[in-house]
Amino acid sequence: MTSHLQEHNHATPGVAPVTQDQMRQFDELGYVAVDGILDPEQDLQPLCDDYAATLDALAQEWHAQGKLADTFEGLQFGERLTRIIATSGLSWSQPFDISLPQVNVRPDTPIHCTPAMFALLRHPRLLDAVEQFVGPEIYSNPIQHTRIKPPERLVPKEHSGFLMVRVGWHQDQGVALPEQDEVNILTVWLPVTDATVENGCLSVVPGSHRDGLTAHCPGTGPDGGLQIPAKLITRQTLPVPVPRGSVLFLHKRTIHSSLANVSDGIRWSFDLRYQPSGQPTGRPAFPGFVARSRRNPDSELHDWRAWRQLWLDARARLAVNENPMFNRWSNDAPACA
Ligand SMILES: O=C(O)CCC(=O)C(=O)O
Ligand SMILES: [Fe+2]
Repeated sequence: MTSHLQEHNHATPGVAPVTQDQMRQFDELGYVAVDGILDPEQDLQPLCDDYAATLDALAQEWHAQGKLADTFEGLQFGERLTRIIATSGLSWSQPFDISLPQVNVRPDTPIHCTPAMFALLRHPRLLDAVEQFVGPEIYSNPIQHTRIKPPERLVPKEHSGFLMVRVGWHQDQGVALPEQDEVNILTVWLPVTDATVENGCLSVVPGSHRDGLTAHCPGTGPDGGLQIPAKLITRQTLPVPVPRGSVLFLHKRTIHSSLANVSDGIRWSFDLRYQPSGQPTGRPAFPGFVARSRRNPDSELHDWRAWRQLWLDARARLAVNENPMFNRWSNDAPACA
């Protein structure tokens, strides 16, 4: 992660973004942060503008509905969000998210499927890196989220903490159905704001991807989600700060959590997942798409509207059907006692 490497990576199209040493680290430790994959100005700023417009529309709507006394127009994005949650407790997690919720999907549940978001999912250099881990037939797995977290002390306890606060120890394999247990799903975690120990970067358990799947206990995490009981975390843990523009790759069995945002600003990240095409995703009710195919380029999805429509169709189906369970864990398990 030297500046030499960053320059080298940016300057040389066609050169693999992840070095052999970094690939080795991933194999040995189950995670690696790679600098210089995204260009903050070119690749992340359009997303910032996109989300600022969404926030503006939301603020106007909430204001018109009498839920928000002030729209805080003119404030910079993070400050505006922070003021909104501090004064109203209103949560933006679902309208900003790039997935549907796991329960209570309604016909009008918002989801953030936009051209800028789709451009990130198909970003060529990001896919070059992903190709090094999952091979040339790349499928965008629908387990993905936008997390824009305010200072944690401002998030009202009575509101759903999901996507707004820190997450407990877990393995990504544990939050999807057993159908994906043998599938090589790669977690691609990237910060839009520098992720630091203070504002709640991820923490990992290096080497834990080699230990197999550990028991998770539903409803016990700080965000109301699954969590591995503390007594089962036996190895050393390590915070992994990641700067804007860099990408953290995680093996699906690497145990990780996030730290609380104890700063005064927001902590913003996207977590995306990719896998070889033609294999189960672990959330069959949600839509993925072919992001890259060397064998059959015609099968790639290039149209952001078609991507959005896949989600809208899934939403329409889920709104009238019982929402499926996406995990295998029960609180009755001995590990959860
Ligand atoms: O960003 C976070 O706080 C948690 C992310 C996470 O667990 C993941 O991307 O798999
Ligand atoms: Fe995770």
